[in-house]
Amino acid sequence: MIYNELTKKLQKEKLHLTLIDPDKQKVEEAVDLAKEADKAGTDAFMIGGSSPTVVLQLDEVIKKIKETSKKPVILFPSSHAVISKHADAIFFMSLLNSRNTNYLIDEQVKGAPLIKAYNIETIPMGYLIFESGNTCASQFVSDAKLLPADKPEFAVAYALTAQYLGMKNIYLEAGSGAKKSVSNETISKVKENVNIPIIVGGGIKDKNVLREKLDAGADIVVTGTINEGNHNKMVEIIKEVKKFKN
Ligand code: 1GP
Repeated sequence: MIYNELTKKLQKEKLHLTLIDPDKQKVEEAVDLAKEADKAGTDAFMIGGSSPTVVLQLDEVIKKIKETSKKPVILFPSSHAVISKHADAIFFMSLLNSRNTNYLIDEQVKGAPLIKAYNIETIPMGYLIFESGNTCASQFVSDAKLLPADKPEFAVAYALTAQYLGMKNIYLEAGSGAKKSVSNETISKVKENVNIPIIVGGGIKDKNVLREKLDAGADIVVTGTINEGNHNKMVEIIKEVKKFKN
């Protein structure tokens, strides 16, 4: 089970997830980046994107990544359409601060029978989207009531809700390409209050910012945009995560 494997690893180290949006590059480029990330020590791949055309190369990208790497491939779906039978697991997530029931429960209901038919492992996750100083695609499409960057108490209440509902992780998301990543204060307040792993992503562009997120209490960090154009920066970030000592 991927969840058990990652949970075990988390007891001794922080984790890095490499987000690959199949819509953002050619299949070969996605595979090259996956190879580099694997070599640098990333812990798993997260596959997804907000564009409706993300499904075009979804299966092929996953199949090819699985031919080149043994690391788990986890779906990070923006809708029920973004499910591939080739994936090892899926973040079965609910966008808790959305005003639209579509992202809270409807997409999940539409996707559940297919997940069962494909026998994909589900990893329940609470997903929260924050203000980031710019409008990211996930903020625009999801109809989220964005969490304020400077009022961590709201994030804490949502994160506790996720935990009490039985979700196994909480994802603090600033949005892909965010100008400002989720604030360190928010991460540390959530960390003080919940005991499920905290995933942080959006706007992590260099190892200094990444380091701050780890120091604040992030258990798992996600990078997406930086991987696409700059493999060196991605490798630097992955190495920084893997050498982090609690
Ligand atoms: C988006 O949190 C991820 O869902 C990654 O964001 O593309 O800014 O790294 P970036």
